Amino acid sequence: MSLVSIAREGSIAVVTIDNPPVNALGQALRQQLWDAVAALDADAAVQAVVLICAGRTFIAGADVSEFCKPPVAPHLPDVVARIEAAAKPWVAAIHGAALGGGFEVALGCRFRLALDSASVGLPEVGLGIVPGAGGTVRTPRVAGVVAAVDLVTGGKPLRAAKAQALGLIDAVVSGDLRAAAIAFAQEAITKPLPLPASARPVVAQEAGFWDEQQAAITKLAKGEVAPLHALACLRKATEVPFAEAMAFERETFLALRGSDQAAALRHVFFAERAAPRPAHLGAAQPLPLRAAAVIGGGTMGAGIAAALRDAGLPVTLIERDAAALERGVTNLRAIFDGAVARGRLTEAQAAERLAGVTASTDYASLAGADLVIEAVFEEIGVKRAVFAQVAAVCRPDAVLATNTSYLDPAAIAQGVPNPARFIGLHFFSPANVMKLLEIVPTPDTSPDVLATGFALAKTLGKIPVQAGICEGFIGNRILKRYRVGAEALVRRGVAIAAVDAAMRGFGFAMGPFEAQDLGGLDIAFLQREAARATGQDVPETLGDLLVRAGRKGQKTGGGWYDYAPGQRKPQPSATVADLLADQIRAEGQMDGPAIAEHLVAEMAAEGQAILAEGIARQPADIDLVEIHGYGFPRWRGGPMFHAQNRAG
Ligand code: T1G
Ligand code: NAD
Repeated sequence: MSLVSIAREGSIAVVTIDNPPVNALGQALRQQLWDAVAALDADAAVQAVVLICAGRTFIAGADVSEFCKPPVAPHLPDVVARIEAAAKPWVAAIHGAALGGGFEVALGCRFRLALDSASVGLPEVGLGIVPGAGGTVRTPRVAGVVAAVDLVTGGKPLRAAKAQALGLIDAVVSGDLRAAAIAFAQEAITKPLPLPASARPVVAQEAGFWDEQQAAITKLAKGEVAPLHALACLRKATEVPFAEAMAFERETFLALRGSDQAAALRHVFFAERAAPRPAHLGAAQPLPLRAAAVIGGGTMGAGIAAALRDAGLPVTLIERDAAALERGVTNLRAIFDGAVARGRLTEAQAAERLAGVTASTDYASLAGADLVIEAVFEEIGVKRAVFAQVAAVCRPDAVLATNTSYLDPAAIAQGVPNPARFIGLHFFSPANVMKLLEIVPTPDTSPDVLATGFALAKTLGKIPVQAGICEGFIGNRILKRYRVGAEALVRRGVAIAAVDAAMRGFGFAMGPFEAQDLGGLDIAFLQREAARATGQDVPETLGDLLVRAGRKGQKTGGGWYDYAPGQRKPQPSATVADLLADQIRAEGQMDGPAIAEHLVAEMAAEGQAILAEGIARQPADIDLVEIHGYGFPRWRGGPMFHAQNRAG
């Protein structure tokens, strides 16, 4: 199949790559590019070559799906070297994203031209590898070492204008890219050519520079190894000749390609890409979402409204009374002001976000809403009363959603006319930040409404995962098992701080006890008390003992740990030791890795039960929930992937 076509515009040859969906550099494309260089070098009439791509993007990198197979020639570094050494200068014309091997091909070209909407990057560390075709060796020669360290070890793409400012892009254009590139090439051959990237000098750095970078990256990486290997490749590129540095990079790339971390990150990469449109949606079509509404302006309601506004949707925010409404609007304003403070929004954008919110206590203002998301108190009576009011004023085809964490959405929907339009949409706090959205259809939810949930996730830039109905759906159910497992270790004499240190060592930002102190021990306590009040036999937990002693976490100055006034640093607590003394049988300590593997195995076991009950459709869904909702380290692949690979 022809993936490469060559056209002639006078003395300029235009090489067009067309390998949908993202022009990934699979073996066939590499071969055809290799052949194109030979053909054009042999064509005396050609003075320069424009390399451009068809479809929605420039080359998005090597074909990641080839990584679990032995590499086949021509290898990408050789293809890039061939383009760089070509007898005629090549001009890369970039639209969409030039990523990984795609940007390395562009660095092999003598010039790079990009549309103003384009971006370039070397995201390989996000796949547990390093650039493998010269990215760590040519980038510092073109943009300098400091910029190269940022680009390669951080993996974040750069917008065209920023890349131009760093010297990575020679010209930024708008409109007709192909025409602009041909004109650029015609101009370029009238002037002396710049050196190819490989021949440009690179500035050596003080040893202190590399030590500093090493320390900063180690802290950020939390156990992920690729960024540190990328740094080692960049250092090598400044200390040894080009060819030697290329060999070092290639060796590192091939070693990491076969690593567990790379396998885990590939698993997550493809799971994330499959998530937005699972096959079981079939031909179902999402309903139009032009206007949304949120009931309740508390922690979740304000976050959900902010997420909807960030996606450009007009929002109606409903609260139960004027005072609560004011608090709701204040919560929302605080979210946008926070985004301004972090430089994510301008003042004007924050004002525009807020202006798109209609705040009211009058449910009649919901008449035009296509989607209503409820985020009021976690009490079934309150939620049902809210939906009775909502159903009385909304269009009969408006989608009605509940953000409940633990209640049965079908039970909440009881009595709602046209229950086919009802669905659970479980956001995670802070809802405008956390990427996960658990989609919980009821037995009545129609396929189109289910598809609407997935489409909403895409609109909001979230990762959707469908969950069946059980207490805690997927994420909170596994969280419960994780916490029970952690408490059981404490009862066996393992120190609270040792459990948290073990999970941080495994790659979590914080352990289960630190996390509970941050979120509050009372949320789960109230939930258990509510269950006990209905006569359920819910065993007393260690956490319950602490809450009964007034220890709800950071908000009360103490939970599993003590906190000095105004401080967030957890301090081991003698009071807790006393409160729990008679609950603990000292059966000896466990080392960190053993603690972590034990608790991750608990999560995976609950995951297996969830799969067996059909609450989750596939193990990868559970991994996405844990990674995007509960801070499970991405480079471990998720509890199901981890357990699967430990089992080997
Ligand atoms: N290889 C194989 N398939 C890929 C792919 C890739 N590099 N990138 C995307 N796909 C598939 C994806 O699975 C999906 O398939 C479809 O394309 C559309 O993707 C030597 C070794 C480019 C910004 O890390 O970031 O180069 O589900 O849904 O939202 O140094 O895809 O339809 O069957 O994401 O428009 C480095 C990865 C590789 C970039 C487009 N490159 N891709 O986003 O579409 S390593 C990357 C992306 C490398 C060299 C090394 C995004 C995108 P399906 P999509 P999108
Ligand atoms: P919250 O107490 O912060 O906010 C609830 C809001 O609902 C309050 O502002 C209250 O005034 C309002 N409200 C109550 N009755 C109302 C009514 N009849 N009409 C309009 N507004 C009314 O609670 P929250 O933490 O935002 O939780 C809301 C829902 O989201 C709960 O179901 C909870 O289980 C779920 N949830 C919470 C989290 C979390 O981390 N907090 C995460 C996911 C889901």
